[in-house]
Amino acid sequence: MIDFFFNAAPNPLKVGLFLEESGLEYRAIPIDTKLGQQHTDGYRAINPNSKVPAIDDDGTVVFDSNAILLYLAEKIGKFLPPADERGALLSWLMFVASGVGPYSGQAVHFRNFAPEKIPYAIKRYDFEARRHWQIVEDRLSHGPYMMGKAYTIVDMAVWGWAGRIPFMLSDEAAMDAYPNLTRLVAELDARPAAVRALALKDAHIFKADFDEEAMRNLYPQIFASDPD
Ligand SMILES: N[C@@H](CCC(=O)N[C@@H](CS)C(=O)NCC(=O)O)C(=O)O
Repeated sequence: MIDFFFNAAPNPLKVGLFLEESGLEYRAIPIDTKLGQQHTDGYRAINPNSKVPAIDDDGTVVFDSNAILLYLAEKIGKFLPPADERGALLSWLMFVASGVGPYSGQAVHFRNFAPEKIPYAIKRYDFEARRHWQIVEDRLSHGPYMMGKAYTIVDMAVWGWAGRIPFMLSDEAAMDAYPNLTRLVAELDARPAAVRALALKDAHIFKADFDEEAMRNLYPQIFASDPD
Protein backbone atom coordinates (compact mmCIF):
# COMPACT_ATOMS: atom_id res chain seq x y z
CA MET A 1 0.00 0.00 0.00
CA ILE A 2 1.29 3.43 -0.96
CA ASP A 3 0.71 6.41 1.31
CA PHE A 4 0.35 9.53 -0.85
CA PHE A 5 0.81 12.84 0.97
CA PHE A 6 -0.95 15.53 -0.99
CA ASN A 7 -2.87 18.75 -1.27
CA ALA A 8 -4.70 20.34 -4.21
CA ALA A 9 -1.61 22.04 -5.70
CA PRO A 10 -0.01 21.23 -9.09
CA ASN A 11 2.86 19.01 -7.92
CA PRO A 12 0.67 16.58 -5.93
CA LEU A 13 -1.90 16.63 -8.74
CA LYS A 14 0.50 15.05 -11.24
CA VAL A 15 1.21 12.20 -8.83
CA GLY A 16 -2.51 11.81 -8.17
CA LEU A 17 -3.01 11.39 -11.92
CA PHE A 18 -0.32 8.72 -12.08
CA LEU A 19 -1.76 6.79 -9.13
CA GLU A 20 -5.21 6.87 -10.67
CA GLU A 21 -3.90 5.88 -14.11
CA SER A 22 -1.85 3.02 -12.70
CA GLY A 23 -4.47 1.31 -10.61
CA LEU A 24 -1.90 0.96 -7.81
CA GLU A 25 -3.47 0.67 -4.39
CA TYR A 26 -2.91 3.84 -2.39
CA ARG A 27 -4.15 5.88 0.54
CA ALA A 28 -4.40 9.67 0.06
CA ILE A 29 -3.25 11.52 3.18
CA PRO A 30 -4.01 15.27 3.14
CA ILE A 31 -1.30 17.67 4.26
CA ASP A 32 -2.85 21.07 4.86
CA THR A 33 0.02 23.39 4.05
CA LYS A 34 -1.88 26.55 5.04
CA LEU A 35 -2.20 25.02 8.51
CA GLY A 36 1.53 24.20 8.54
CA GLN A 37 1.19 20.41 8.52
CA GLN A 38 4.23 20.21 6.19
CA HIS A 39 6.39 21.58 9.01
CA THR A 40 5.78 18.87 11.64
CA ASP A 41 8.71 16.65 12.65
CA GLY A 42 6.72 13.63 11.51
CA TYR A 43 6.21 14.96 8.02
CA ARG A 44 9.74 16.32 7.75
CA ALA A 45 10.99 12.77 8.36
CA ILE A 46 9.13 11.85 5.14
CA ASN A 47 10.03 14.94 3.15
CA PRO A 48 12.95 16.94 4.53
CA ASN A 49 11.92 19.75 2.16
CA SER A 50 8.55 20.17 3.93
CA LYS A 51 6.53 20.18 0.69
CA VAL A 52 3.95 18.01 -0.97
CA PRO A 53 3.85 15.53 -2.61
CA ALA A 54 5.66 12.62 -1.04
CA ILE A 55 4.93 8.90 -0.99
CA ASP A 56 5.73 6.05 1.37
CA ASP A 57 5.66 2.82 -0.62
CA ASP A 58 5.80 0.17 2.09
CA GLY A 59 8.87 1.81 3.63
CA THR A 60 10.39 3.30 0.48
CA VAL A 61 9.95 7.02 0.86
CA VAL A 62 10.14 9.25 -2.22
CA PHE A 63 9.68 13.01 -2.34
CA ASP A 64 9.69 15.56 -5.20
CA SER A 65 6.93 15.06 -7.71
CA ASN A 66 8.91 14.11 -10.80
CA ALA A 67 11.10 11.72 -8.80
CA ILE A 68 7.90 10.06 -7.61
CA LEU A 69 6.56 9.83 -11.17
CA LEU A 70 9.78 8.20 -12.36
CA TYR A 71 9.96 5.85 -9.37
CA LEU A 72 6.37 4.67 -9.82
CA ALA A 73 6.60 4.40 -13.62
CA GLU A 74 9.73 2.27 -13.35
CA LYS A 75 8.12 0.20 -10.60
CA ILE A 76 5.26 -0.86 -12.84
CA GLY A 77 6.99 -0.44 -16.21
CA LYS A 78 4.27 1.81 -17.62
CA PHE A 79 3.90 5.39 -18.87
CA LEU A 80 7.50 5.37 -20.09
CA PRO A 81 8.81 5.87 -23.64
CA PRO A 82 10.84 3.17 -25.44
CA ALA A 83 14.12 2.42 -23.61
CA ASP A 84 16.28 4.24 -26.18
CA GLU A 85 14.46 7.48 -25.32
CA ARG A 86 15.41 7.42 -21.65
CA GLY A 87 17.82 10.35 -22.10
CA ALA A 88 15.09 12.52 -23.58
CA LEU A 89 12.67 11.38 -20.88
CA LEU A 90 15.07 12.54 -18.16
CA SER A 91 15.67 15.84 -19.93
CA TRP A 92 11.98 16.67 -20.18
CA LEU A 93 11.19 15.51 -16.66
CA MET A 94 13.97 17.72 -15.27
CA PHE A 95 12.96 20.59 -17.53
CA VAL A 96 9.45 20.52 -16.07
CA ALA A 97 10.75 20.08 -12.51
CA SER A 98 13.43 22.76 -12.61
CA GLY A 99 11.95 25.21 -15.11
CA VAL A 100 8.24 25.04 -15.84
CA GLY A 101 7.18 24.51 -12.23
CA PRO A 102 9.45 26.96 -10.42
CA TYR A 103 9.07 29.80 -12.94
CA SER A 104 5.30 29.38 -13.02
CA GLY A 105 5.18 29.26 -9.22
CA GLN A 106 7.33 32.36 -8.83
CA ALA A 107 5.20 34.21 -11.41
CA VAL A 108 2.19 33.59 -9.15
CA HIS A 109 4.12 34.47 -6.02
CA PHE A 110 5.50 37.81 -7.15
CA ARG A 111 2.26 38.89 -8.80
CA ASN A 112 -0.14 37.80 -6.03
CA PHE A 113 1.56 37.14 -2.72
CA ALA A 114 4.82 39.08 -2.42
CA PRO A 115 4.41 41.79 0.23
CA GLU A 116 5.94 44.35 -2.13
CA LYS A 117 5.05 44.73 -5.80
CA ILE A 118 8.44 44.49 -7.52
CA PRO A 119 7.84 45.24 -11.22
CA TYR A 120 11.08 43.62 -12.40
CA ALA A 121 10.40 40.37 -10.47
CA ILE A 122 6.86 40.21 -11.87
CA LYS A 123 8.18 40.85 -15.38
CA ARG A 124 11.05 38.36 -15.14
CA TYR A 125 8.95 35.44 -13.88
CA ASP A 126 6.05 36.15 -16.22
CA PHE A 127 8.50 36.26 -19.14
CA GLU A 128 10.30 33.08 -18.08
CA ALA A 129 7.09 31.18 -17.35
CA ARG A 130 5.73 32.06 -20.80
CA ARG A 131 9.07 31.16 -22.41
CA HIS A 132 9.05 27.74 -20.74
CA TRP A 133 5.44 27.08 -21.73
CA GLN A 134 6.31 28.02 -25.31
CA ILE A 135 9.02 25.33 -25.29
CA VAL A 136 6.39 22.80 -24.16
CA GLU A 137 4.07 24.09 -26.90
CA ASP A 138 6.76 23.73 -29.57
CA ARG A 139 7.50 20.19 -28.42
CA LEU A 140 3.81 19.30 -28.64
CA SER A 141 3.58 20.68 -32.16
CA HIS A 142 5.67 17.69 -33.31
CA GLY A 143 3.50 14.92 -31.91
CA PRO A 144 0.54 14.15 -29.73
CA TYR A 145 2.55 13.79 -26.51
CA MET A 146 5.70 15.21 -24.94
CA MET A 147 7.61 12.03 -25.78
CA GLY A 148 6.04 11.68 -29.23
CA LYS A 149 3.60 8.83 -29.72
CA ALA A 150 3.46 7.52 -26.14
CA TYR A 151 1.47 9.02 -23.24
CA THR A 152 4.06 9.19 -20.46
CA ILE A 153 4.85 10.66 -17.07
CA VAL A 154 6.14 13.82 -18.80
CA ASP A 155 2.58 14.55 -19.97
CA MET A 156 1.35 13.99 -16.42
CA ALA A 157 4.00 16.39 -15.10
CA VAL A 158 2.96 19.03 -17.63
CA TRP A 159 -0.75 18.50 -16.99
CA GLY A 160 -0.38 19.11 -13.25
CA TRP A 161 0.67 22.69 -13.94
CA ALA A 162 -0.94 23.52 -17.28
CA GLY A 163 -4.55 23.74 -16.09
CA ARG A 164 -3.59 26.77 -14.04
CA ILE A 165 -1.84 28.78 -16.73
CA PRO A 166 -4.51 31.54 -17.01
CA PHE A 167 -4.37 32.05 -13.23
CA MET A 168 -0.59 31.75 -13.03
CA LEU A 169 -0.06 34.31 -15.76
CA SER A 170 -3.07 36.37 -14.72
CA ASP A 171 -4.23 36.19 -18.33
CA GLU A 172 -7.54 34.58 -19.31
CA ALA A 173 -6.39 34.40 -22.95
CA ALA A 174 -2.97 32.89 -22.15
CA MET A 175 -3.83 29.48 -23.61
CA ASP A 176 -4.45 31.05 -27.04
CA ALA A 177 -0.66 31.07 -27.47
CA TYR A 178 -0.49 27.33 -26.79
CA PRO A 179 -2.95 25.45 -29.05
CA ASN A 180 -1.12 22.12 -28.84
CA LEU A 181 -0.87 22.32 -25.08
CA THR A 182 -4.58 23.19 -24.97
CA ARG A 183 -5.25 20.02 -26.96
CA LEU A 184 -3.18 17.89 -24.56
CA VAL A 185 -4.82 19.36 -21.46
CA ALA A 186 -8.30 18.77 -22.91
CA GLU A 187 -7.41 15.17 -23.78
CA LEU A 188 -6.03 14.43 -20.33
CA ASP A 189 -8.82 16.29 -18.52
CA ALA A 190 -11.27 13.92 -20.20
CA ARG A 191 -9.52 10.81 -18.90
CA PRO A 192 -11.40 9.19 -16.01
CA ALA A 193 -8.13 8.99 -14.05
CA ALA A 194 -7.73 12.78 -14.32
CA VAL A 195 -11.30 13.36 -13.17
CA ARG A 196 -10.61 11.17 -10.13
CA ALA A 197 -7.26 12.86 -9.46
CA LEU A 198 -8.88 16.30 -9.53
CA ALA A 199 -11.60 15.05 -7.17
CA LEU A 200 -9.12 13.81 -4.54
CA LYS A 201 -9.04 17.24 -2.88
CA ASP A 202 -12.81 17.18 -2.39
CA ALA A 203 -12.63 14.35 0.14
CA HIS A 204 -10.96 16.72 2.57
CA ILE A 205 -11.67 20.30 3.57
CA PHE A 206 -8.40 22.20 3.20
CA LYS A 207 -8.02 25.58 4.84
CA ALA A 208 -9.12 28.15 2.28
CA ASP A 209 -8.24 31.49 3.89
CA PHE A 210 -5.02 33.19 2.97
CA ASP A 211 -4.82 34.75 6.41
CA GLU A 212 -1.71 35.46 8.44
CA GLU A 213 -1.44 31.85 9.67
CA ALA A 214 -1.42 30.61 6.06
CA MET A 215 1.10 33.24 4.99
CA ARG A 216 3.42 32.33 7.87
CA ASN A 217 3.28 28.64 6.96
CA LEU A 218 3.68 29.12 3.21
CA TYR A 219 5.96 32.16 3.02
CA PRO A 220 7.87 32.35 6.31
CA GLN A 221 10.48 34.64 4.74
CA ILE A 222 7.91 37.44 4.74
CA PHE A 223 8.14 37.44 8.51
CA ALA A 224 11.90 36.77 8.80
CA SER A 225 14.32 39.57 9.54
CA ASP A 226 16.13 41.08 6.57
CA PRO A 227 19.59 39.69 5.69
CA ASP A 228 22.54 42.02 6.29
N1 LIG B 1 10.17 20.27 -6.16
C1 LIG B 1 9.00 19.90 -5.40
C2 LIG B 1 8.21 21.13 -5.09
C3 LIG B 1 7.04 20.83 -4.19
C4 LIG B 1 6.24 22.07 -3.84
O1 LIG B 1 6.68 23.20 -4.04
N2 LIG B 1 5.03 21.81 -3.35
C5 LIG B 1 4.16 22.88 -2.95
C6 LIG B 1 2.78 22.59 -3.50
S1 LIG B 1 2.79 22.53 -5.28
C7 LIG B 1 4.10 22.94 -1.43
O2 LIG B 1 4.19 21.93 -0.76
N3 LIG B 1 3.94 24.14 -0.88
C8 LIG B 1 3.84 24.33 0.54
C9 LIG B 1 4.98 25.11 1.11
O3 LIG B 1 5.80 25.64 0.34
O4 LIG B 1 5.07 25.22 2.34
C10 LIG B 1 8.17 18.87 -6.17
O5 LIG B 1 8.21 18.86 -7.40
O6 LIG B 1 7.48 18.07 -5.54
